[in-house]
This record gives sequence, structure tokens and C-alpha cells, in this order.
Amino acid sequence: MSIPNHAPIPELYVSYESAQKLKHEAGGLPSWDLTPRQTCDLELLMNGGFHPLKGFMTEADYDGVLENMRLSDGSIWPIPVTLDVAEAFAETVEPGQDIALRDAEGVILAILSVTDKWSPDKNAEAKKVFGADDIAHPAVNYLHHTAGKVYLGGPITGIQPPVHYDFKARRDTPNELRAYFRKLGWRKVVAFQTRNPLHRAHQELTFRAAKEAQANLLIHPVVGMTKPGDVDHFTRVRCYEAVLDQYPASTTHLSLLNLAMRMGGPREAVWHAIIRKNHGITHFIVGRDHAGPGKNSEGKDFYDPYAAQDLVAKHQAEIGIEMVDFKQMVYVQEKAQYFPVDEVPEKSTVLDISGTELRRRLREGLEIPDWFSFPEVVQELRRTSPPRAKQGFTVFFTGLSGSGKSTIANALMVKLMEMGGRPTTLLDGDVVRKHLSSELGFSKEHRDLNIKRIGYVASEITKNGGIAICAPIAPYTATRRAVREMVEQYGAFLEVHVATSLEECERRDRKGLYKLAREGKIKEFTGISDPYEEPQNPELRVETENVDVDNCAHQVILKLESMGLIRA
Ligand code: PPS
Repeated sequence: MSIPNHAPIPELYVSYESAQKLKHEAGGLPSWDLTPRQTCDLELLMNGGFHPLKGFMTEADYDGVLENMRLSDGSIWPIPVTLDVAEAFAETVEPGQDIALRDAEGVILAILSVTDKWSPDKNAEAKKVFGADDIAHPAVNYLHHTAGKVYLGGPITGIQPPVHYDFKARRDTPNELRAYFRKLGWRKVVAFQTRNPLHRAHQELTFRAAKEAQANLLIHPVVGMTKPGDVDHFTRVRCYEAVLDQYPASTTHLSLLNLAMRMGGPREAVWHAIIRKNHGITHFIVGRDHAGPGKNSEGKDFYDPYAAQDLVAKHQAEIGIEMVDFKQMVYVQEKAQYFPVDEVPEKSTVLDISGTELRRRLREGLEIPDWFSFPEVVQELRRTSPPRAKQGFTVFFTGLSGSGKSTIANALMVKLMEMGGRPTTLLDGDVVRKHLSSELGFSKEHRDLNIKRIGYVASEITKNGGIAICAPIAPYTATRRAVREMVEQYGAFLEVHVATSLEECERRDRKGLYKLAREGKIKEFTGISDPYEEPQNPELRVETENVDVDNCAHQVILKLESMGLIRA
């Protein structure tokens, strides 16, 4: 049941004294180190943002959510909030037991009293919650490749909230927001959910929404986890702060929501509405393609752009929040004004810049017109997104042993160093295995660990404006994708498949390893007794048979040029 906006929302924290005692006692419990997503979920569970949930979902609640968006007590709830753990950890825990939940530094945040333990059918979860079992969907990819295999459920006893060192004054719990609205006498508040910087269209839309609902406005951006590749929240918050001046004084409040989004479209929109209701909000804006994950693996949108509005409309009364629906806002040149796309005067010139186009302009250092955004926002974005030719990037070679990866990578490094401008690091397979992964073998688990280490180092190099050239075998698609995601948070990722055939690699057998592998003297040898999953859509595929190394490296240089990453 939803809690009236004037009353406090129940939290799951115990008193300070009990928390101190529990913390002490919890030292002896089995403990689980929360992932970043679980830490976000736990914070909202404990502070009432996820009311009426009282802990991580039980199997019955989870089943209900999948089947008909309802918890077992009948309350509406569209998204699973589950504690996924590794199988090895799950084996040490039985229902009836308490476990300590710790943050990344090992601080105990809560106790979970485990009532349920089960292995979910992830394919079914993907289909029912996200509409498709397609790993192009970030939450489905997370489900299959990041989330643990076993779920634990049960009530939470909250000890302390996760600590945030950034933008402390801009973070509010549901009760803090409720109290703030009460104090200012804001009886109607319309909330705007966002994971992007605000440009003029958003400012216009939110301003209109507040006017329409005769309400105050809450800009309520998500700063927990959003879609991989989004503008980081530090930059976004500085942008939001810059836009606040554009609203009439004392009408608008900015508050940061530490939610881990799933990009679940319509179901996610309903979830967002429930979360906003818990924060004491009366009206909620749902625009075009709310929480949309982009295109599926066939290049089509996962959800109809207005499906989220339909689903929220259906459930708004039950949730206790009113939806303010909006069509996309576009700029009409003749009127020098923004209009909803369905209200554009006839025969007028409509201007719009898509997210992709904006990123292109930032990347290439091109003009971003005043009608589109605010100068302060553009300046902030330019500060964190310098033109591509000044950003760091990663070139990731993959291919069979002896395919020529290292040789081409070396040639490429020399060419890039000749050009100068950015520090360049070569993370060659053999070299990494000597220095970074010397204890690892060639099982799937060890290979994945090796590649993730390389990915981590490459992402740090990329983040700091350098060039990382990696040249491992990296036989698994999912692991290569994980590396891509790590790097793409900070810069471009160029996957190069060195497509030398197995026959040719074996014929060359430069290290004599294929012979040993055929004789069974080396086990788990890629291509012989271990798999190699060929990249389906690498940025570049190079053939090495009858092509010299210099030419192969040059193909990479041309590709980098065409991507705007280097200027010859
Ligand atoms: S992986 O799968 O990406 O972790 O492999 P990588 O770190 O690139 O290491 C591959 C190099 O190790 C040598 N080697 C083997 N390769 C494949 N399978 C098995 N079992 C194996 N044992 C040793 C081999 O020399 C690889 O070097 P390259 O440069 O690829 O020829």
C-alpha cells in the first residue's frame, strides 16, 4: 500500500545503538560483498525508496513479479530486486541463516535474514521482464554475464547507508524529500527522471509539465547506474546545476537518485513511478521511449516509444501518482520556440539534434547551436568529452595463437609513436601472462580473468587519455564484450579480428605449440582442443595471408583515422 505523501515512509534501519551492537555481532556471520548494483538496490530498500519491499525478493515475490508484476501480497512491482550470488558462496548459506552485506570496502551495511535460496531461470526472467532474451539489452547482458547464478531472498535489517563522498548536499532520502516538500508547502510536485544532461528541449518540457500540473518541479536524475556509455554522473550533475538557473526562482529542486537502472522500458517506467511516489511526489513525467535500452540485435527498438506511457497510465491510480505524458519536444525555427512534435505548426521547419548527433559533434569538436543547449552545459560536456583526436582509446586484437596479433600490434605501436601525441602501451598476450597473469593457466575461467585484467588496464589507460593496444587470443565473445563495455565508458574501443585461419596458423607454427597441442602435450589449446568464438562484428577484420605486416598495421591506422581518433 502506498504511504500518503504527508506521512513518513517506513525505513529498514534499526536505531543507532542497535546498529552498533549488530555491527559488532555481524563480524562472525558469513558475509557477501555487494556489487555496485546491489549496493544501489540496498540503499533504496533501506531508505524506503523501494517501499513496500522489506528486503531482497523471496522466490514467491520474484515469481509474481515475473508473471504479473505483482508481489505475493498483491502489490504492484514490475522489476525483480534480487540478491544474486556466486554458486560457491550460495553453498555456504542455508535459509534460516543471517548474512552480513558489505560494501566494496568491507563495511557492513545490513544483515540479510535468508529465507529463500533458488537458481532462477534467467532466460525466462529476461523474456518476462525485459521482453526478449537478447544480450543487446544491457540488463539481459548483465543477467547472463554479470549476475551470479543463485538468488538469496529475505528481509533486511539496515545498519547504515552506503557512504557517498560526492554531491552530498544534493542527495535526499525519500523521507528527506517528503520533509522538504512539507516544509516548503509544496503540495503538488512533478518529477522528471533523467539519465542524460538537460538541454533546452528538456528544460522546456519540464517547465511545461510543471505549468500544466500547476506543480513545483523536482529534477530527479539517476546517479546510480545507467546505460553503459552514458555521460558520467559527475559531469551530468554539474550540467544540471548549470540549468537550475533557467527555472523561476524557488520553484524547482534538484535531487540525485542512487538508483541502478535496468533500462526496462515500460516496466521500468512503472518502477520509476512507484519510486517517485515513495519520495513524496504527486506527478511523474513520462516522455518518449522512457528508460529505453536502444536497439536489439536485429537493429530494431526493444520497445514501442510510447508503450511506457500506456503501462504507467494503466497503473497510475493504483500507484497513487499522476502521469504527465509528453511527446518528444522539437525546435521550430520560424517560431524560435520548442513544441511537442504533434503540435508543430504546419509548414514550419523543425530542428532536432539526436543524442548520436550530439556525441558526434562533441567528438569532432563541431558547433553545438544555442537553440539546442545552454552554453554552460556545452562547456561542461566539452570539458569531459574532448574531441576524439584527443581522447584515449583501445585497439583490441583478437585471433588464434600465431595469427600475427603481436607482430601487427608491435608495428601499430611504432607507427602511433612515430605520430606522437598520446602515450601508447602495448599489452601483448605473452607479456601480460608474464607480468600481470603469471599464475593463470588456460581454463575458461583463467582466460576470462586474464582478459578482464587486460580490459581493466586498457580502460584505465583509455580513461587517462592514452592508447592501449591489446593482443591476447581472447577466445570468448562475452568476455570481449565485457572488455568493450569497460573501455567504452571512457573512450573508443576498436576490435580487430586477425582472421588468419587455423590451417595457416598451424602451418606457420612459429612457436612449435600446435605440434605439441596435436600430440596432446599441451591441453586446452585454442583451435585444437579449446574453442575460439570468432567476432561477428569487429570494427576491423584483417587477413594476414599474402598481406605483409606493414599493410595490416596500416589498415588499422586508416580505420583509426576514419573514426576520428587520429589525424594523419
Ligand atoms: S587468452 O586465451 O586470451 O587468455 O590467451 P593469451 O593470454 O593471449 O595467451 C596466449 C599465448 O599463450 C600461449 N599458450 C596458449 N595459447 C592458447 N591455448 C593454450 N593452451 C596455450 N598455452 C600456451 C600461446 O603462445 C599464446 O601466444 P600467441 O601470441 O597468441 O601465439
